[in-house]
Amino acid sequence: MLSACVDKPSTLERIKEDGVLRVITRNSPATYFQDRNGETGFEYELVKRFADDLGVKLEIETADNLDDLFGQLGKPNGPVLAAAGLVRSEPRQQQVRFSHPYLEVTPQVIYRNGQSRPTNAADLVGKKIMVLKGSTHAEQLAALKKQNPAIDYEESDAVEVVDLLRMVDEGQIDLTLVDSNEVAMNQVYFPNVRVAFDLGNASNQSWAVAAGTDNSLLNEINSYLDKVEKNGTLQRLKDRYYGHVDVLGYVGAYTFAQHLQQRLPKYEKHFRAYAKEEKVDWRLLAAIGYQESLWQPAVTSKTGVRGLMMLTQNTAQAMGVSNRLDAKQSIMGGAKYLARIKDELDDKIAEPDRTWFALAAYNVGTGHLDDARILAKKEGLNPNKWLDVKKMLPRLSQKQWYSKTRYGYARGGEPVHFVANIRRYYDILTWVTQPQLEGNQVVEGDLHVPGVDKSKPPEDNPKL
Ligand code: BLG
Repeated sequence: MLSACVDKPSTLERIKEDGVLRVITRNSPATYFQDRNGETGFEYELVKRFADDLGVKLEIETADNLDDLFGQLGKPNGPVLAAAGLVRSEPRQQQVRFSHPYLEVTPQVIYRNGQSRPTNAADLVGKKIMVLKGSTHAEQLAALKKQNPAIDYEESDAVEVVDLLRMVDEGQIDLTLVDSNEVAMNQVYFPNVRVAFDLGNASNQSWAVAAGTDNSLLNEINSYLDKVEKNGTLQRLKDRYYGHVDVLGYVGAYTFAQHLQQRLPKYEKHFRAYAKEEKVDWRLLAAIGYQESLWQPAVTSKTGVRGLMMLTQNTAQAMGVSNRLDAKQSIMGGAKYLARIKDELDDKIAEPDRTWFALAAYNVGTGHLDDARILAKKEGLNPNKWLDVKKMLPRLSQKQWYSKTRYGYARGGEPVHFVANIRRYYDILTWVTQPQLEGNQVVEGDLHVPGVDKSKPPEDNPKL
């Protein structure tokens, strides 16, 4: 009988035959959520590229908690891969097989600013501590408790990491344990959250596949991860998602969190209103306002540029702003100006670059930006790509280059930082204001730090 000789297809063959890669993950800013352009998150982006490489569709499922995630992974006809910020650990290795590592993280004890700072494991005694159920942090605490039974902690399967951080921030619990990458990412939302100390050594995050002997998928994953490590894709993703603290610094990050709570709410309605009128994203406008003035309406630069959106005298006049120090007028002028310069850009510049070019022009003016584009063209670069033009802008402050341009000297480094910072703030604001569930309707989010509402059954939760 011929059919008896035909081998059962391998997992990888099955994925390719079905044309679908089914992945299970967690719903959190570090893994998978919904942003202004749809599905996103570090894990999502990494695994989406993998599915693209395989030439198959990606299907994401989210688990309610870690136990659920590992349970689903083992099921016949369940998801074949878990990409969920999972740390390799002994107990887990009996349940699943891990891929090559892609991210090194250190578990960190988190406390609230103003409380006494714990510095070692003995300081955990007498504190109200909560961690995710089934997490490696729970394993770590269990091990510590064996040595020091006075340590007490609670494991919860009803929360995500952002919830734990918020609970520390608001004083509902004293301490939690969170991986360094998640702290770096979330510090910008929680003004009172501080790192107490690293608990234990760095460990590695990996993807996981079900236990078994079929290595087809695991081998494919490993060569993919090796490839993105070598070609820089992995580093770019790390910078984008976990680089907030690297760029802003810890102080900058929690100061942003403070301003997000204390300052932005005063101006949010103006950002929304004028953004709508000018058909720009209000969070982009708010991000400009933060870069320009840290959301302070009364600032003046050395060069006499003033107000929340830092309008020059000329721009203010052209936009019909009579008082630059009036927040509402400043935002109106900034919105109008942004929309106008964006509209006037060369048609050949497509989104999202178009937005970054408009931001650069907001800061340095369209004349100098055009000079940089001409320089780019002369160098054989693409004058319509931000990645290329941003390399040329700093040349505008060097005589050998600016002397040959139409508009001459400009502090060309400034718009490069300006755009990079605004993109960072824009990303941060997008998570804070992602669609939320109200009643049974998903609505455009108001300003707050969302967690994942696990009190509701999954079908009631917004697909974040
Ligand atoms: C911008 C203007 C542009 C102008 C450029 O300067 O201001 N943008 C706004 O008013 C919104 O219109 O372009 S031009 O009209 O084509 O010349 C160039 O002059 C403002 C910039 C200048 C910058 N901040 C918005 O980003 C600023 O304040 N720099 C000074 C920094 S410091 O205090 O000297 O350190």
